Amino acid sequence: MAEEKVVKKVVAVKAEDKEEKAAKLADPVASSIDVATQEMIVRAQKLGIETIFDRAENMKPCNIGIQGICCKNCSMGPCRLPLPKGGIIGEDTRKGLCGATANTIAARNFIRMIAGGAAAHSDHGRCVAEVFNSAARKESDAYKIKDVHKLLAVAAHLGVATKVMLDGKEVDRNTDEIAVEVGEKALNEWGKPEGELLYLKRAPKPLYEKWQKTGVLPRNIDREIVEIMHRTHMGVDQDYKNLMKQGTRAALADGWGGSMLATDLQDILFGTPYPLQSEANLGVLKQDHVNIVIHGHEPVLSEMIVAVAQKSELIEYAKSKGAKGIQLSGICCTANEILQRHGVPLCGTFLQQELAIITGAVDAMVVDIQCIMQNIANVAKCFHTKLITTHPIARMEQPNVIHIEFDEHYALQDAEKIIRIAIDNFQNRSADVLIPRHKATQIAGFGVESIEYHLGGTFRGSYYTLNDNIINGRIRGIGGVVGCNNARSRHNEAHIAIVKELIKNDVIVLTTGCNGIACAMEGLLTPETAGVFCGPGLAEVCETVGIPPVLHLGSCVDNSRILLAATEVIRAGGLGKDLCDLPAAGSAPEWMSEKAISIGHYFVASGVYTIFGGTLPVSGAPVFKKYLFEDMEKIYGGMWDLEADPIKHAHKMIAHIDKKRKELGIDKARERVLMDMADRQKLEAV
Ligand code: BF8
Repeated sequence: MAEEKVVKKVVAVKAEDKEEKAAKLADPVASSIDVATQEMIVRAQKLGIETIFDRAENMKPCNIGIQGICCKNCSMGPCRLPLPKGGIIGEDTRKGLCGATANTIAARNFIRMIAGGAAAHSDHGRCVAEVFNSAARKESDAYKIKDVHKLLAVAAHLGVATKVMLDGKEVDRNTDEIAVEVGEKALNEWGKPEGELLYLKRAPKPLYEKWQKTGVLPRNIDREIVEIMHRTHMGVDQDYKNLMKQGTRAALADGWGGSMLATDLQDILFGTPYPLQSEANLGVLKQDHVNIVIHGHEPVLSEMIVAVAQKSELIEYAKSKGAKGIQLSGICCTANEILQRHGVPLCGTFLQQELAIITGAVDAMVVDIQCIMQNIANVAKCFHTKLITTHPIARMEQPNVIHIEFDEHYALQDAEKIIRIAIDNFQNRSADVLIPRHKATQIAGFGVESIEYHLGGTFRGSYYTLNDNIINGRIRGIGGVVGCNNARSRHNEAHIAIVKELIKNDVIVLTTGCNGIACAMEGLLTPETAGVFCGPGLAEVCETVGIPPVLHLGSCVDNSRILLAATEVIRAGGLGKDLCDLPAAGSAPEWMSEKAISIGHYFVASGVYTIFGGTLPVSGAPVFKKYLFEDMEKIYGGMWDLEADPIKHAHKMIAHIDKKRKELGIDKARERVLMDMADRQKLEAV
């Protein structure tokens, strides 16, 4: 009966869509490796509700656009420059109406993606900086400085004094004054008229000098993004190398600017993450609780929802409506933020947002910015779910969407209003609730500070232990595996295959974003995983120290934590002088967003070999592609690569790690670890 009601609503939704045609359905098993996801795709199809998996069957990507060789920057086009059959005859044979070559067009498109990604991360950072300022000035009761230790550390990087002279003696400066100045200095990084970003000097000195020599030091965050839009306007920059130089400035302004500031200011306001236990996958939803799913990226509102949902008054209110309590869970990077700091469980990755609603158990889905599919409003229409947008720059036009604009000055009130809407909606569940039983335990909450603590202890916290284990070969190297899901590939398949192959080969993995969620769902974020999936060296380290072989460092802006962790490894000594010396590699197996391109490029420009899965929009411009894949290494020490096959992809990373071990002269130590069990027993007997 309840299912019939859903079907009726689906029919009504479809009637509104005049264009609706008979469409192919996705094969659930071919669409995802995750059983919970498969089950929900089956349910959606039974109910006649279309999801992204079905849409991917019915619309194929443009074959020219996918290669990066379509220019739509003026109205004489779009000019499309397909590769001639039989290959390139001469690079000048393919031109747009203005004469733009494939390399110019692909480079313009590529750096516009960097601009989009850097803008998204950095605008998120700006919003956090604004909230930070209002907290520092005590304009809001809701936000307070939580981590004073981190405030003082950040102050040093922003040139804010933490000591003052009083009666001829140096004394600690008032924390409130420091916070106000930190907030002002931080916000200034977005638009200061002169100089360069202050955080660039946090990089190892040789890397900073390399950027300086190459002329790519970002001046301020906004300017580098604006300049990309100018240079890629019709008839401006026509040199793919010069275009990439600007792309590099903007990407660095993201990684070592907007993203890093976002992470730091969030840590000061909401607390620096430390390891904690939680769960992941659609099975975290609870049939007998009010389920509120928080989705998006900025933690400024979700932090308040987490705080308010624990109020006994609201829990009692939920009980008065027949629920046993309030269950919060998250999707995408807002999820990672509240997981890292509070242990709020992960409901799913980017590709599971529609499916969460299809369980029929979600009483409210609260969204802020980024990675929010427009179609969730259509899916919500078929159920009782209240879909609530909260951000002025990310609204939805569908009439069933409620907009509650979040104001940091009334943060607690806004959060309470949202929770009450969800509670009031509990009794309106119209469909049978079908929550997949699948969920996994995870240990998350890692970061620069907690890695140091775990590997070095409270009193001698440092990266020496990590370095020692890399030098002696128990840990072969470091893999940063991050990024999205992409409906063009089987959900989570490449993420998991690559991570498993890396840890099997003794490469410790640092993860963020949807890769972190995928690994959590697969149960890879537990110390026990080490004995099952890791090579002997990595297993030994993880078992001794009690850490998982895959360390979840948070959201996509938290990729800045990976940059800083790598910098700490250099500082601890023995593994070179620059990030490009490290036996390390980066990967985004199932990338889809512009943010991933910006992240990829700031890793490349920071000296990291960075490999993407799927496709990259550069294949139609072989000269430009070679510049990214080969020539970049001579400039920055890092370069781009692409490999769709997950096992080959992992082995390309391992080959790069081994190349770096050889250059560091520690490849022999690695051979020692590859002794068989008998050899090791002999050694232990001695
Ligand atoms: O910033 S990994 S799909 S959720 S873009 Fe989006 Fe990609 Fe997921 Fe987070 Ni990042």
